[in-house]
Parts: sequence; structure tokens; C-alpha cells
Amino acid sequence: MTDTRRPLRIDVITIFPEYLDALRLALVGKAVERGLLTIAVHDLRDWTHDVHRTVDDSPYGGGAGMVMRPEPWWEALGDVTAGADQPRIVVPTPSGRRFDHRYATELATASHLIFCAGRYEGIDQRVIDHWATDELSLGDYVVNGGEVAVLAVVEAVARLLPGMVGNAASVVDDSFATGLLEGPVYTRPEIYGGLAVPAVLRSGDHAAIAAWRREQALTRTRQRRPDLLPPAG
Ligand code: JD8
Repeated sequence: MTDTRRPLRIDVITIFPEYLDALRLALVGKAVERGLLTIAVHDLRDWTHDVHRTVDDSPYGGGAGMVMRPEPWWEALGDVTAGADQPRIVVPTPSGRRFDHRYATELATASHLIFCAGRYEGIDQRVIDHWATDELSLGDYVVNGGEVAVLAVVEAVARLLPGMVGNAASVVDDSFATGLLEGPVYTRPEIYGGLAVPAVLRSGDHAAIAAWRREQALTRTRQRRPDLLPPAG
């Protein structure tokens, strides 16, 4: 089916634009080539006006580290949003809404996503208060900047776009789309390291294979992520 939707537009603002080079590779890179989405990466320092291209300053109230100055973000977001139609402006932060499959499906319905990848101790709160529609957390741990969250979110959102993944079934079968973890997968050779591929997978009995795969996913989910299963009873 031809997808008549306009391509999802993604803008990323960062002081490490090369960090996002990975988005040119693999499925996301191919999707950009196919026009399913556009990705523009912007160097925040292009909106500074001093010889040192300064993006940070000491925190009011003292404390360790530096805070990202509001001015470059304000000017960058003013330019990137110019003419845009209600973009979702997503700021990765440890204090954000936990990113998960449901959140990915929400973001995949947007026509324009702008990611603000912060560094240091974070971005001046006034930028977030005025511009951000979303504060998003990759998980309950701390990393050194927002770029890795942008990579993960763009990967997760892009695979949900119509036409992105060749075999549409593989997306609906994704772990968190089904509520279960992925089961084991195997390929040739039939025996390797003295270990054989489960016979059912070589049986050609598609009903038995489907049943086996579901049981494996259920068992793995019970053992590793019981929180994903509905409460018993
Ligand atoms: C954005 C700066 C580093 C965070 C002082 C360490 C997301 N799940 C997540 N963990 N950490 C982040 C994240 C960390 C960031 C920035 C996202 C910008 N830092 C700061 C506060 C404490 N350093 C994240 N999504």
C-alpha cells in the first residue's frame, strides 16, 4: 500500500552532531533514503555569538558542573520551529516520562519531532518551560547527555512508520507490542557448538512452531519480566 502521509520530519539540536551519524546507517538510514522520514541535525554552537562559541555557564545557587545557557537554545528553537506545524519538542532528561512502546507509538503519529539533546548538568529550565512539549527519560539510570536517548527514540519511532520494516508482521510481533519478550531465534547451521536447533523449528508444522514460540516468549517473560504480565487471578 502506498503511504501518502508526508514524511515524518525530525530535527535534532546537539553540541555533538557527529554523535547522531548513526542515524544515517541501517534501517533508519534506508528509510531516510526512501523518503519515509527526514532527519536534520543541528549544532547548537551555530547559535552562539562569542569567539569561544560558549553554550554553558555556572549554575545559579552554586553546585557542581555547568548549566546550558538559555540563549543558544532559544534562538535555535526559534529558527527550527519557524514555519513548523505544532512540532513535538522532546527534551531527554533523567527526570522525564519513561520511554516505552506506548510512548513510541504516540511519537510516531507526529508530523514533526524536535529533539533537544542536552549535556552538562542540563538545560536552563526556562528553555524547557517555554519550549518543551515532552520531557522523556530513556530509563532509570544516568548517562552523560541526551544524544543516546535521541538515537534510541528515533530507532523505536522510525520502525513504527508505515513501510519502514519490510515485514509488517515483525513490528506487530515486537516484544512490547505483544506485551511479551522476544523468544529465542535460530539460523543455520542445524548443529553448532554441539548444540542443535529445536526440532519443532525444523518440523515445518507452522501451528506447532507458533505454539512453541508463544510458550517460549511466555516462559521468558515470566522469568525475566513478570511485571509485563497481567496480575494472576
Ligand atoms: C539528558 C545532561 C547528564 C543529567 C548530571 C549526569 C535520558 N535516562 C536518562 N539518564 N540520563 C539521561 C540524560 C542525562 C543528561 C542529559 C539526558 C543532559 N545529562 C546530567 C543530570 C545529572 N548529569 C537520560 N533521557
